[in-house]
Amino acid sequence: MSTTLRDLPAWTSLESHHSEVKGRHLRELFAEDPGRGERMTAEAAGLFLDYSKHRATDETLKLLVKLAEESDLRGQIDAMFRGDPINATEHRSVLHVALRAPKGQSIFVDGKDVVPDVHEVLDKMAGFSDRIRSGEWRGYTGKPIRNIVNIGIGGSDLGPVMAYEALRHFSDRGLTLRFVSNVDGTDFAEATRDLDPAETLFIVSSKTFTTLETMTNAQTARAWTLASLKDDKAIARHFVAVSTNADEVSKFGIDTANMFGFWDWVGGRYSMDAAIGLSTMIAVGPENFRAMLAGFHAMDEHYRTAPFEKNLPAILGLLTVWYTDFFGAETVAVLPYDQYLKRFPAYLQQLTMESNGKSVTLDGKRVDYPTGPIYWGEPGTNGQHSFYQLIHQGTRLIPCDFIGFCQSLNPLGDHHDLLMSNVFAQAEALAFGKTAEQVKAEGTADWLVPHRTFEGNRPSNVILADRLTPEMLGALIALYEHSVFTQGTIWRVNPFDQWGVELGKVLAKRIIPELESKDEPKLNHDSSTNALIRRYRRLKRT
Ligand code: G6Q
Repeated sequence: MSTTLRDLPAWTSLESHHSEVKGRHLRELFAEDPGRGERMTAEAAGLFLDYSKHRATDETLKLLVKLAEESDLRGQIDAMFRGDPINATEHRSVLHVALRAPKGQSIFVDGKDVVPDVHEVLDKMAGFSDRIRSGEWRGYTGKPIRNIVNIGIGGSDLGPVMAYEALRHFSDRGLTLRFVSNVDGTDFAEATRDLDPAETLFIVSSKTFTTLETMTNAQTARAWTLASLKDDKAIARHFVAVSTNADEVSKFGIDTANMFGFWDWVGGRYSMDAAIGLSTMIAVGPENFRAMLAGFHAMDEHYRTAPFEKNLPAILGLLTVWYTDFFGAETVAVLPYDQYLKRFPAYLQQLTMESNGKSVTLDGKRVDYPTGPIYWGEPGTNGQHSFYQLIHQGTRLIPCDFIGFCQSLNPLGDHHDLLMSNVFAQAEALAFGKTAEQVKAEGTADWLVPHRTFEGNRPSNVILADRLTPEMLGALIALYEHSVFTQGTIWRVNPFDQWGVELGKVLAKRIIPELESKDEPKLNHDSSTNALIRRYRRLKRT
């Protein structure tokens, strides 16, 4: 491989190609090539991708695919699926794809087939979920469990919350699910204020079982349970753990028989389909959970085998590189037109930004090109009445991903046609805009014309599926996981570590005693931090 990304022949070709394409308007591209709306599409695992409304031609795609080839994307995909330790900075394999491998497939880590272990845990989760759902598992006082509270943060929270919201339609409505993540006591207080401890099960989800927020919330949950049930023996009926750290789990007082394990080759933000998904499985049942895994797996197989020019995650990832590095776009808006996907953008923020928010390549060199864009978004149509103004008429280029479903899970009158008309209309308006001539022809006063003109040429993907089923959710998440991998591979960064979250944690540990000590502490921070700590100490109520 050549020394830097910029040295690759495809990169150089893309630079000169960009200078030709950047001045072209989507209006022209569509007028010259009426077939592009049908042709620039791809389909896999039940997801249909229309990428025709991009400031890209067939040549652009060809060059991006060449960039992927010159970056050895194929080799990297194979290395990931083979279990090679591609998370080099943490010396780990990266095998979330093994979490959804069907029984009978083999994937080896250090000479051991991990797929049977995955299924052993899934079966244990299924048995437990069934016992909770059927009411067979009783709380300490003999009452069945009605409330499930997942305690976890980051990768041990965002996936489970998102999946529960996304699959709520398939969930057991007799169960109440809550998620506590923040160390802010308000999170715990509000999540539990109307719950009966005798009917509540806490799932303490933490890969390491040492995370400050999660351990603090778990201790609070323990005290909350004991305040009502008044016997240490109650803990075994009301607490289970999801972790890789059996020692810490038993130190906490949770019977390791009630611990659901996973492995160091599953990164936190890639763990929602490991045991971290226990709350999801309890909510929707083992069958729906397995259907979700099948959706993930279908997209995995597509990513692993399809040629890049037909490969949805590769196309999505490469187009993100195109806008980030050649057009200078800094963000990507993810706009699901489905209320059930309301937490999907928040989930994607961690997946994308914790993965590719890096400025050093795998071999430790500072990059000289932009990497990971900012992902953000809200469900449609709500966003249309808020930030879409900026996407349509602001000064920034914001590629958008519209996500929609052809069938509603809650068909009500003409709601769904109204919803979907907005998906198509927004993508159309962004791409084609409205010229000053068109605005004038409508009789608009001259002075108002510039305000009512839409320059258009604003790119988007439209991702369509039939229905938001567990399978489709799995396929959709895997689409983004692999898009992130595609981007990270081109940028030569490690999408699987997160060293950037360390420093703040270390500094907070140092500050905690300075806030808690009775005596005035000797502060050695900068003058701003010292003054803020002193002010807090003065004003806090103990
Ligand atoms: C994700 C990160 C991070 C992690 C949390 C929780 O990729 O590693 O978000 O998931 O810090 O960690 P624990 O599961 O160990 O509590």
